[in-house]
Amino acid sequence: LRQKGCILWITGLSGAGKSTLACALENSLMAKGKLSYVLDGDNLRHGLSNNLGFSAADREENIRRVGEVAKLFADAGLITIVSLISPYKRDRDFARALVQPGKFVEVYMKVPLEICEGRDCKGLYKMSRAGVLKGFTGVDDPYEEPDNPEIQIEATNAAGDFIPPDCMANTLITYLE
Ligand code: GGZ
Repeated sequence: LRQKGCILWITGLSGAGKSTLACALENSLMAKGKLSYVLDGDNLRHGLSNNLGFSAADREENIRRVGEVAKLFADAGLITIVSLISPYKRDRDFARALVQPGKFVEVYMKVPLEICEGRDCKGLYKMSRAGVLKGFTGVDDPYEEPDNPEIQIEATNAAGDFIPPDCMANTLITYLE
């Protein structure tokens, strides 16, 4: 039996937890016998997008390429999980328009810059603040928040505790179901 494909498009700042959520979701889906594939920005920039930088035009081209690949995977029946900063609304809407309505689920990881910057796993925020790295999203490059994402995920719950990635993944699975 063929599974119905779709695109889960996770957008948010560097350090918001997009890749972690993508990975948790892939594992939860696998446990349910569902075939999925993660297209992760940082990984794709070593291959598919290895000739692109971070100018607005290069980000646009990156999102176009990844969107087209995601569309192919979704056509093949995979639950396609994309994790890209994808800072511009226009580029995300381009990706949305590639598939049938309802097959594109925009997931906004709404995590305050201070939290992302506090994590700074790769030291990129530090480099950006020091002026060594130019055009870093959220610091000296724009991030346009989604107006109407299908799903919005925050880092913490009402009590202020961090939400574990598995719980976030469950929110997405409930939506898909
Ligand atoms: C944003 C940058 C930049 C700049 C390097 N701006 O959190 P990371 O480190 O591991 O993943 C980020 C990745 C962003 O790639 P994307 O393909 O998701 O970006 S976009 O959707 O805008 O095309 C970050 C790292 O690359 N990185 N320089 N200047 N992120």
